[in-house]
Amino acid sequence: MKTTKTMSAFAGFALGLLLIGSAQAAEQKFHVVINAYDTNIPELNVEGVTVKNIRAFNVLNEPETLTVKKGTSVKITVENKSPISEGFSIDDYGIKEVLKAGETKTISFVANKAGAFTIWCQLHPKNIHLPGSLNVID
Ligand SMILES: [Cu+2]
Repeated sequence: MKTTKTMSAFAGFALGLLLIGSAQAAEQKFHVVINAYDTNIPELNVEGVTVKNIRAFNVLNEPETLTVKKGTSVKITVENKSPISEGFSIDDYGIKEVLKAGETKTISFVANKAGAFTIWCQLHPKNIHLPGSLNVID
């Protein structure tokens, strides 16, 4: 009995979220944090071969994927927590920003083209700064 009550309360909550979601479909805000991960592996043994002092420096946008409905006014606040300048580009929407270390910028546009668009950093190779995606659903 207790489980059933909890489940129906959850279903009501989920329905509430859905209703709020559809009511605010005209505008959507995102907060994207650009984070850097500097990893040092002192020693790694793979198939009998030992490699020492491996350094991996990766940058990624969190969250990586942003999903909106077509026609939505999108506001993306981008916060750069990487120790270096980072780029934020979405080619099909003509977006090309540069953020200095510690800088925050807000980018506004209307998602009037449906599709999956790559969010990428125009300053760094794609194996260092991992690309993300803007998904605009028709
Ligand atoms: Cu970058």
